[in-house]
Amino acid sequence: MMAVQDRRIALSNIGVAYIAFIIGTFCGLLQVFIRNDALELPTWLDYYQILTAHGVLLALIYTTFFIFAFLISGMSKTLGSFGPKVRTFLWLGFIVTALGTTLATAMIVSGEASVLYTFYAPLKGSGWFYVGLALVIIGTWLSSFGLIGHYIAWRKKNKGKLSPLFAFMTISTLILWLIACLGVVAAVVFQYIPWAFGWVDTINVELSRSLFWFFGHPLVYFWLLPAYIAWYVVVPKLVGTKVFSDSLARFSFILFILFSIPVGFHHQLTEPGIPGFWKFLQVVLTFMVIIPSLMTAFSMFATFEISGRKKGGRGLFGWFTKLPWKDIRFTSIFIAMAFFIPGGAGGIINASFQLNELVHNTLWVVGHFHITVGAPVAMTFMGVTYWLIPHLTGRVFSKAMKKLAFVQTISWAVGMILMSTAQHVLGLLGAPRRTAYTGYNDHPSALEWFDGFFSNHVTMAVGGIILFLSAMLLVYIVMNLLFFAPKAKLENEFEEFPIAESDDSRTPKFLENWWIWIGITIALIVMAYAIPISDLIQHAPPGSRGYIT
Ligand code: HAS
Ligand code: CU
Repeated sequence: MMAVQDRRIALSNIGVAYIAFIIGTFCGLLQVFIRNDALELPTWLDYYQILTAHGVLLALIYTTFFIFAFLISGMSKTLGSFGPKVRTFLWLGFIVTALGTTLATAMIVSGEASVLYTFYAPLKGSGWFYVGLALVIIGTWLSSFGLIGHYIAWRKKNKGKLSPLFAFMTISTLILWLIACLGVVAAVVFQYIPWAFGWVDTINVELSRSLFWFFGHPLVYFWLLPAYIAWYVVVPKLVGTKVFSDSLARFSFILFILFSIPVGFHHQLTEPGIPGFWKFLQVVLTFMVIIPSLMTAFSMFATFEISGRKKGGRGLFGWFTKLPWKDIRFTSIFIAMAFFIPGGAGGIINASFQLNELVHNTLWVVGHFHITVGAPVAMTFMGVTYWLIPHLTGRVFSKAMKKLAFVQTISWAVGMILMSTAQHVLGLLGAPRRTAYTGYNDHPSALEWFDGFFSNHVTMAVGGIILFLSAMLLVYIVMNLLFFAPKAKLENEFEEFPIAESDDSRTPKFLENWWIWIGITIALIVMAYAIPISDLIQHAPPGSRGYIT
């Protein structure tokens, strides 16, 4: 059983995560209505304001708080209870992140920062919005230092031993996060804050975007890796087997540290000011970062097959029927994985230099990120929520709630299929993203464009409504597990923290020598970014004074 002080820290993080989730999903609902011209907003609300709230609260805030709740729980579980120093760091981290979130959200809600979650210059928000974002980052750093400190103490006590897989993966994720943040911190502190408060007149737009994507791409792996931790460490336990390969699992996380960062230009392939050579180099590196995901897919299939055959599954696909489908902790994550097959394929399309011309700035990209962060990551977090909260509160995840959880999972999947397929198709047909005005059907000659089943804004809206209902169901289950479910009394009523056995007897020790990997990461970053960034600074066109929508 985890120490009660550690459980409190994790539960506080989960609490804020789900508050952000409620507001964020509600803004998502408004979104699809507006895109469908079915809703006129009152004058004090506008499309960009809601889109900003939706993106920030779900993509940045829900994920971050949930991730820390999960990592904090797993670190306390696998390395032992935290000491007082670590707890102080984790509480401070939680408080500062929550303060930053409140400040940034207040600015968005009051219409002072309708700049979308990527806060691209020359769109200009209130300076306090950027201060809020900076606090969020500082808060996550404090929490990260706490966890890293805990890990260092464990290593000192266990000289020569590899750390447990969960801890290894947590540290990889945090290293990735700390390095990635340097880009956005540089942009926010040296560019956005002075500009938004009026201390300087203009901003170097292309530099700010490049620094943002230095952070923005690894950000998506900061969301993905905790989901992968659940896939590698939790799922094998749920299907009744061991981790397929300890060294493969660790190596895939190291590849993420190496190749996540020097690839940000794949978000800027259509932008001027960056020579084709550097874009192409980063496209090549992007294809390298696909490899650890393919390794993960391989590992998962192997895990399922080994487990299924152990249970007597025969033939090429016989193992499939032997998986624990009735266990919602498994089924939700399996569906999450299934979404990542088209999600990852779409990413490969986006990253292909030429194909990006077709999809960039269209609804296709919106479809892509809903079946990466919105399904594989979010559904994994939901699957983890179902056992993590009862594990932390000591309450019972009842039969009735389990049934509801199935309805929630299936409805999320159905809603996401409808909405994201429509978004992909509409995007290919040319529907733009990040814009309130999509009235192409106004023009008679365009009528047939958006009138198919999937090439239709109505399908997108129906999907969005189903997703919202599913989200409310989840909130209901979360409330139950947090406050209302009966306390577990019998030994077998306690919800376990599932951690699979991982045989590290043949895992090479150098995999845990972080300085090697940090060193190579820095070398790759310098190679991919040093020259184009210094060009962006030295040969900058006149800066922009900015626009306020
Ligand atoms: Fe992406 C844009 C390229 C992965 C999120 N991406 C975005 C944006 C977001 C996002 C939020 O190159 C929009 C940003 C904005 O607002 O402008 N993405 C990629 C590539 C990958 C990728 C190459 N993206 C993600 C993940 C995300 C995410 C993960 C969130 C968590 N993305 C791009 C590009 C753009 C982009 C361009 C810019 C587009 C533009 O022009 O604006 C790769 O990492 C994907 C590799 C993944 C795989 C899949 C492996 C499959 C697995 C599942 C196995 C399944 C099993 C179950 C075992 C190769 C691991 C079996 C089940 C059965 C039913 C059989
Ligand atoms: Cu990316």
